[in-house]
Amino acid sequence: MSSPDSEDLLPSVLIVDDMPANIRVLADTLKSDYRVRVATSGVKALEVAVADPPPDLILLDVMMPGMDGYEVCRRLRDDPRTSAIPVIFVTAKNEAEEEAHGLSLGAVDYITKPFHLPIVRARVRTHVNLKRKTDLLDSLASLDGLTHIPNRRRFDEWLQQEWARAAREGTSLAVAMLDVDSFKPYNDHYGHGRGDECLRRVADALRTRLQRPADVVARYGGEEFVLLLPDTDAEGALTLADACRAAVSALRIPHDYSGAADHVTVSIGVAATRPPSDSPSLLLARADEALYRAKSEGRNRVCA
Ligand code: GH3
Ligand code: MG
Ligand code: MG
Ligand code: MG
Repeated sequence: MSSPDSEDLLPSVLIVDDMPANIRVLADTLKSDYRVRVATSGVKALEVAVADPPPDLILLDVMMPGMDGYEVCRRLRDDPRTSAIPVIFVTAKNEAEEEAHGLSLGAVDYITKPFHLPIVRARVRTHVNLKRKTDLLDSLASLDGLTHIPNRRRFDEWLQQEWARAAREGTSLAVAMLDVDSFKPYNDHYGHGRGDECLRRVADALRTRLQRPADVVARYGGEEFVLLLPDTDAEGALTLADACRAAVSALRIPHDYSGAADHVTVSIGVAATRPPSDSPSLLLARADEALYRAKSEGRNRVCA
């Protein structure tokens, strides 16, 4: 028996078929290596596919009453939450045109009934391994190599998503741009290695300070960081930004060559709006202007 923890680590496969006997055969052959979930209709399959965590692979029957497998596949591809989940059609339709049609809908593979179970296992393993590698590449492409927090690329995606969500739900959205004060003299006096270490500690302090799961911090570039604060108005963003400023200052990283203090500090500019008024780039530009004011008013402060 595997413990619940090791169960969680297993890749998960969703089996969709209107015939319980088919589900049983497939589940029996896969359950030692995968967390198996099942659905007996297309509608159910679409529900399970968006559950958290999403399946790593879907085995999809073509002929089902109501919504058939082709339609399920089309809808999975059209939904950004499920479009990256590989689909293998499992079907008694074994003509070449049917197979070509299934693959043209974006399925990664096509298995015909009656099943030859070693082939089913081998194909499932191949596609689950590919999916895991793709997921790993995606997450690496979204992370900043120095600080291990999300990078600007990931932030830009989040901003688009949260902008759309805020517009849909009528909530406000805030961003905060942070810039380390007098960081050029820091590098000049302490060296690039210490400079890198300083950026890592600042990133950690910011990540630790954010407590709501929806709030995120990313490295925007160089010694600049950015916070994305969903469902937050200007006042809330100012309060949180000042807490972040204080958290960095509390690290007391010595900096004898800073004009602002004898330790490392940050300046922050915040901006909030209620989408769709303004635009994502205008919101960032306003935060940047506020950051510029925080610098010119003496650094180690937050402006809106
Ligand atoms: P201000 O208070 O106006 O922001 O002054 P500053 O000195 O911080 O501003 P400036 O933009 O002149 O300098 C930013 C410095 O950040 C220069 C650059 O070498 C350093 N920097 C950018 N990215 C990195 C990095 O990844 N590692 C290190 N060590 N330094 C970096
Ligand atoms: Mg069927
Ligand atoms: Mg800068
Ligand atoms: Mg700076």
